[in-house]
Amino acid sequence: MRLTQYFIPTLKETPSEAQIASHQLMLRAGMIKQSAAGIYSWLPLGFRVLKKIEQIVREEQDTAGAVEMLMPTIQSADIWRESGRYDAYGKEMLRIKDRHDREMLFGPTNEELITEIFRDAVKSYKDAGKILYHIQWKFRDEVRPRFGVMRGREFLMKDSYSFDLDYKSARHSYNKMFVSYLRTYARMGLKAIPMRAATGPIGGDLSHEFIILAETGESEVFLDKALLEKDVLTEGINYNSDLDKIVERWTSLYAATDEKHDPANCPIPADQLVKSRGIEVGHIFYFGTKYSLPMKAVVDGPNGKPIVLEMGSYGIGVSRLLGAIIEASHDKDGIIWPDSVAPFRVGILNLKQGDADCDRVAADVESKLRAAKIEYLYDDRDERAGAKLADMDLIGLPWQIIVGPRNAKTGLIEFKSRKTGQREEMPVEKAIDRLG
Ligand code: 5CA
Repeated sequence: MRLTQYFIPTLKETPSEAQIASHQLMLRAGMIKQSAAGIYSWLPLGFRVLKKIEQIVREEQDTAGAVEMLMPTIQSADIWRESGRYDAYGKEMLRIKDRHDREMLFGPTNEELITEIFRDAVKSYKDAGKILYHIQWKFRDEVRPRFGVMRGREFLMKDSYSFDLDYKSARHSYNKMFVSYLRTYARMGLKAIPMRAATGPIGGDLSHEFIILAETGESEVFLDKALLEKDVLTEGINYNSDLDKIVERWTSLYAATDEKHDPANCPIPADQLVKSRGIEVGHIFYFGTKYSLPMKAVVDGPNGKPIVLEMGSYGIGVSRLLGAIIEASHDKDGIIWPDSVAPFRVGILNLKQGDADCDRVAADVESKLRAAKIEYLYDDRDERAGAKLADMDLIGLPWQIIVGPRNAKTGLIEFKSRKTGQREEMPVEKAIDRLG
């Protein structure tokens, strides 16, 4: 992609309404634009990252055996009356009337709708034991939307729902999601800590929040520092086998949100306890028959006796993750994208557009990257070198190929890591190899 053909409306000044780094940087890097409180347009650069995150979430859900579908954003009030949540949900629910005066709403979550779909389709125990998910926009009329995409009113969520015949299999579904969440966040370069949590309006009696440690997090958290050493990506995982042991390895170490932490009864010594702030990037729930009972999601068992389905729901804040990743990975110059979610992997900076050597070398880099199918952004603007370097640092592509007039004469480029700032002169081919 060439920058002159692209659309990245960067801002020179930090907008005064943005209080935390991720919000400031997303606005400055031209990734999002607010259209109303807590509602954002996703500009091309932000949209690319959103899609990358969504794809990692999708791959890990699919690997864990969840099945993707898509439910609408607008739901009928009737099903929420069936579950008993229509009135209880209060002002956070955006309620809409259609032209026939039918009560509708913009979905804040989908337990009711999926339960209706599943109960209407599945009548036999043979067809239970499924996890379904979708990645869809939600609306919650939050009292205080803030911190950009971190607490929006409209936001993108991945929500999965499991339907099982008994507690044991429901617990296995819960474990599958638990483990897949650890993998999902790790692939984005994040360390997410599962913590026992309160269940709130979703309900149930077993629940974990997945929390990223960051100074600007909304809640205070306490954890055993040994949790910070753990790495799930090195564990071989078979989702069809018993996952209890893996889950236990993570949950046996102390971790609690401030709601659940009691300093007087903390089970670990003070020098092993880390106190931090955290961002909730996922939340999983087991709630048994809370929805299936009132909504009659019942199947015929093997002996003809009816079985009320055991359910759980599992959410990931896909759009919130952009903010969380930036909070965890930035410096004074801008964003530092991990390779796995970067909008482009490498930026080409032509420091002297119009100089024959620079243009030739930059074009050579571009064609080689294209041939190697490596996503690049070529800053081909007629701009000062300083402005190009600053903008590229701001938008935070993990690698930079800098083409300057002195090096270009001999066919060399500078290869720079955004993370370490280290620059190395090398021939074009070598830089492409590094990225391969
Ligand atoms: N139905 C359940 C699980 S599917 C549910 O809705 N859970 S939730 O309320 O905890 O939301 C799931 C995730 O969505 C949260 O962990 C959080 O990462 C994200 N989220 C929730 N509210 C917002 C919001 N206002 N803005 C951005 N992300 C949000």
